[in-house]
Amino acid sequence: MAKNLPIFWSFRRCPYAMRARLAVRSAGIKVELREILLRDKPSAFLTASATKTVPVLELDDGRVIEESRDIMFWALKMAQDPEGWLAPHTKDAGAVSAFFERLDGPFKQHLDRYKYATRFAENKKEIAENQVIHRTEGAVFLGEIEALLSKQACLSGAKMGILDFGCLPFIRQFRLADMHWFDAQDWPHLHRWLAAFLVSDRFSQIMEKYPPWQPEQAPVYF
Ligand SMILES: N[C@@H](CCC(=O)N[C@@H](CS)C(=O)NCC(=O)O)C(=O)O
Repeated sequence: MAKNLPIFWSFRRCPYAMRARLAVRSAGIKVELREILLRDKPSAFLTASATKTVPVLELDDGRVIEESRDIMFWALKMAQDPEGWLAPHTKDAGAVSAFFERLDGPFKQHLDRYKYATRFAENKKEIAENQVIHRTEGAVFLGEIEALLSKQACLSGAKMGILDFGCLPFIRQFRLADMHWFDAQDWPHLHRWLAAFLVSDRFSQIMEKYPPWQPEQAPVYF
């Protein structure tokens, strides 16, 4: 019997969904892509997902993968990691895990409080102060990335891999909060590394636009 393709619930601009799409594409795994609007989540998504966050991958055997990091690892392992993204994980799984904990934890918190400062304070003065505080905190992590990239081509080593693609969508977001400020920082290696990603075919392929999924529509494959 033909197997159903995994269903990938996505939101184009979500950095977690971006990194999961990057890994699925690297793995060459075909999925049915269902783009959703976060403000209008379809009931089929709400039924499938316990966390109600994107990305979510629903597998043919009934398993549901709810964390973007897990989707990345699942896809890469499933396809025997064709581009060698998992090299840093094979070398030191603990270090990769620690990197993601920091990225998804404190760095993401600072990113949100910097980029969406108006959601976290009421008056203009407090908003402006918080922005500087969280930008400064986030920049500590970015400074460390710059230091690493001054010694090696990519975070994952000589080649781009899980560490690079795992964090690039978030660093792109950090830049978008204030491109002028970001581009003025003394981070030459980080700027080059991010710019190369942003102009890559790989990035444009995962940023293709899809209309929100409708229950009765024909499947969209990714
Ligand atoms: N830990 C999750 C976080 C995913 C997440 O927070 N996604 C956001 C969008 S970027 C979301 O779906 N938020 C729910 C909402 O806004 O309703 C993962 O890594 O997949």
